[in-house]
Parts: sequence; structure tokens; C-alpha cells
Amino acid sequence: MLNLEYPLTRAQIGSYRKNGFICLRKVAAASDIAVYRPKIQNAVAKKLNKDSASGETKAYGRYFGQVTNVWQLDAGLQPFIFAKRFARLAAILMGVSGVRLYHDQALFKQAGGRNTPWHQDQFYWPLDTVNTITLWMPLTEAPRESGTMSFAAGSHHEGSLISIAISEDSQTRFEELVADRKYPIKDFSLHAGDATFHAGWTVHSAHANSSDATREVITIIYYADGTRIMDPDNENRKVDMEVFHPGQNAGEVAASPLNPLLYP
Ligand SMILES: O=C(O)CCC(=O)C(=O)O
Repeated sequence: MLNLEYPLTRAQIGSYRKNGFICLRKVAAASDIAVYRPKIQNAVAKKLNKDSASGETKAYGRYFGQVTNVWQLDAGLQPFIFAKRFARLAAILMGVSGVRLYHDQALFKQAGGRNTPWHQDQFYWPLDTVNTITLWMPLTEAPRESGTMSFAAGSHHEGSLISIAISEDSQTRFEELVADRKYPIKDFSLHAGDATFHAGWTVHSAHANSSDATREVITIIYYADGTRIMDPDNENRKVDMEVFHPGQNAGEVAASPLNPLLYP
């Protein structure tokens, strides 16, 4: 199923561009989840155990366990992370002819895990484009109370709204901004294999996990092929440039070996 095209209507594409997010059902089949979920779980368990044994702390540990680029930890995950079915959706929703992988992230929020504060992703990314998008897909049933995402509709049109990293401060400041600007807030209950897509500048957060199971999610982040690396103007962007575009410099087309062309 990963090579089959997912049909998108004009209305869905229009809705994504207007609102800065969309929820699509059955983006991955139950059979795909059955194959790749255990591999993602293994990658997460190995990496998080290793990090806690070495005393390494994760920046987002308060909100979720985060493991980046699972495709590098297990080559058996490449068919899933590199799936043309997913990358094509990213390209069509953004209206670009090709997309590259920025990185993937497994985001496992444990039962009882707190809400993910409001933020804008692109604050972290040294990418000189508005054409960035994240696929966020649960690997299990994901009712709202397990920690699904909330989106501020239309907020992506403004670009950077507050230059701030994800924190209790970003929660307070974006909460005020969302209320002031009266952005409608939308969230979804998802099934395994459903996905939301959101733009890099869409203001978003995620609910706390008040269920009794870990919220298992894989995200895949894409950007338009041909995008250049900007001069990193904050420490996060500098680190991301070094980690996700190794050996590359500002001004170059972002296309390191970690950024394969996934579509077309
Ligand atoms: O999964 C979460 O709790 C937050 C994820 C997020 O903010 C993102 O993928 O952009």
C-alpha cells in the first residue's frame, strides 16, 4: 500500500492551504502499521534506554520521549519513512513539484504525560521557504485524551508570530495570541494509520496524555526540493543545520545525504 497513491480532492488541498493543517484517514493501512510499529518501538526502546544509561537528557523529555531519524537506526524502516505515498501527499498539499526529507521523529508520550505547549516548528528550522510540512501519525488508537494535536486555523499565513522555543512561556504567549486573533482551534481523534499534516508556521500544541497507554506517534517532516539553507539566526537553527544538513553551509541548496529526494 505504501506505493499506492492516496486520492486527494481539490477541497482537501484548498482546506490545507487555507487552514495550515488537514486530517486524512487511513494514510497507512493496518497491515503497514503491523509491520512497522514494532520496528519503531524497538528503535525508540534502544535509543531511549541508551540515552538514559549515558545520562543524556532530552530537551523535550518533559513532554514526550523523542527519537530522531529512526530510518538511520533500522534500515528496515526506510520503506515506511521514505514512502512515496506519504511524500506525494506532502508535495501536493504544499503545491510543489518535489519534496526532500528533513527528518523523522518518533514521539512517544507516556500515560500521564503533560500537554505539549503551543509553538511554531519553523522557529527551529534553518530552511529558507514556507514550504515545509509535518506528517503526524499515531501507531495506535489515538483519541484526543491520548494527546492528539490542536491547530490554530490560518495562523501559518503570518509566518513567524513569536520567536520562542517550546516551553511553558510559549504556551502562555501563544495561548494569548490565539485568543486575541480569534484563530479557530481544531483537534481530532485519530485511529492508527490516520495522519494530520501541518505547515511549519502553523501554531499548534498537543493534549496531555490522560489515557492509560503510551501515545505512540511517528512524524515525518518534508520541505520543498530546491530550498536553500538560511543563515541560522538562532541557536536552534544553527544546531538543526549542523545535525540535519551535515557538511552544508548557509546559502546552499539543502540536500545532504540525510535529505533524500522522496518525491517524485
Ligand atoms: O506530538 C506532540 O506532542 C507534539 C508534536 C509536534 O509539535 C510536531 O510534530 O510538530
